[in-house]
Amino acid sequence: MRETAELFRTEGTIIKCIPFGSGHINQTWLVITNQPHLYILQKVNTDTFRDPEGLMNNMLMVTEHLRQKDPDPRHVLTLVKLKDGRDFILDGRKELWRMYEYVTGGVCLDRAEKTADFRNSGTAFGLFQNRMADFPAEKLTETIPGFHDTPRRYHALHDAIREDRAGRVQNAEPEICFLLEREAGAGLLTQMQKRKELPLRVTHNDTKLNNVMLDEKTREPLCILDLDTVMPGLAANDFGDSIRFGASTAAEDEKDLRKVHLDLNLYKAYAEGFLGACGDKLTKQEKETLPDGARIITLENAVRFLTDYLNGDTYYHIERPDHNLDRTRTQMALVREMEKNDSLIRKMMSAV
Ligand code: GN1
Ligand code: MG
Repeated sequence: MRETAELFRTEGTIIKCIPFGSGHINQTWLVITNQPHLYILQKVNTDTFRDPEGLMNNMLMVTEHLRQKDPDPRHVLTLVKLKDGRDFILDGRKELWRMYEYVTGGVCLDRAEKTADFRNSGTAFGLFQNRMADFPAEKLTETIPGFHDTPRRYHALHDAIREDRAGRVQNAEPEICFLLEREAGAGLLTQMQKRKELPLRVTHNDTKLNNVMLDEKTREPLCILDLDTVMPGLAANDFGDSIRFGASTAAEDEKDLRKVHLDLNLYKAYAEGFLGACGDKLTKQEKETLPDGARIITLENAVRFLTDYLNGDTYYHIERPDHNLDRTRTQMALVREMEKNDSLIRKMMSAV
C-alpha cells in the first residue's frame, strides 16, 4: 500500500495508510504523512468498473468543469498526480489506483444529525446538477452500462431466481413476491426517458448522504465525493437515491424493521435544498417525477441487493451471511411507506 502511495506527488514522507470510509465496492485508505497534509488513496474495483480509463476521463472532465465554476479547493475533489506525471495507475493486472487531496475540516455522515445536514446535502447535489447543466452529457462514458436501467435490474433478478446458484430462493420467497408484484411499474422513468419526456443530465447516480462532505463546524456543503458513477442519467434518480438513504430513520442494513421508516420532514428538507440549488435547470416534468425517482430507485436497490443475495453475495461487500437480505428488507419497508404516503408526498413536493 505504502509503496503505491509513494508513487504519487505527496508533500512530506508517507507514514502510514489506514482503511477509510464505508463504500461497498472500492477500497479506500487515508494516507498520513509527516506534514499536516493528508491524502486519500483508492483502489477502484475494476470488476465493477470495466472501463477504468473512461471512468478516470469522466472524473477529470467533471472535476475540471466544477472547478471552473467554483475554484475553492475544498469544493471540488482534486486528484493528485503521480511523480511521473500520470493521473492514475492502471497496472498490468488492470488494477486502478488514484489519489486525492483530503478535504480538511469536513465530515461525511451516515445519518443526518440535524435536519439542516440533510437539507445541505440536497444543496450540494442540487449545485452539482446546476453546475453540470451546461456540460454535454454525451461526452461522458457510461461507467456501468445500464446502471439505473430498472427493467434490466429486474432481468438480472429473474436470472438469479431461475439459476438459484446459492440455493437461497427458498429463504426469500416473501421478498421475491414483493419485488415481482412491483415489476410492471418499475420501468416508468426508463420509458419516459426513452420517449424523450425526461432529458439525460450529467448525474452522480450514487447520491448517498455519506458521499457529500459537509463542513464539520458550519455543516455547509463542501464537496461531492465518489464520482465513479457520474454519467448521463436522470435527475429523479439522483434525487431519489438521496431520499432512499438519507430520509430513512435507520441504516440501510438495519435488522430490526420496526426502526425503518421514511421521515417526511427529512424528505421535505432535502427537496428544499436540492430544488433551491438546481434553480431553473429542471423541467416541470422532471420535478413531477422526483417522488417516482425515490420510490423506483429504492425498489431498484432492493432488486439489486436480493439479486446479489441469491447469487451468493458476489457484488456487495458483506459482513454477515444474510447482509444482503437485510438490506433488501429495509428497502422494501421504505418502498411500502413511499407507496402509502404517495399523495401526501406529492402535495408536499408541490409546495416546495
Ligand atoms: C454501492 O460502494 P458504494 O457504497 O458507494 C453501489 C450503489 C448502491 C450502494 C448501496 C457502483 O455504493 O449503486 O446504491 O452501494 N455502487 C455501485 O449502498 O454499484
Ligand atoms: Mg459509490
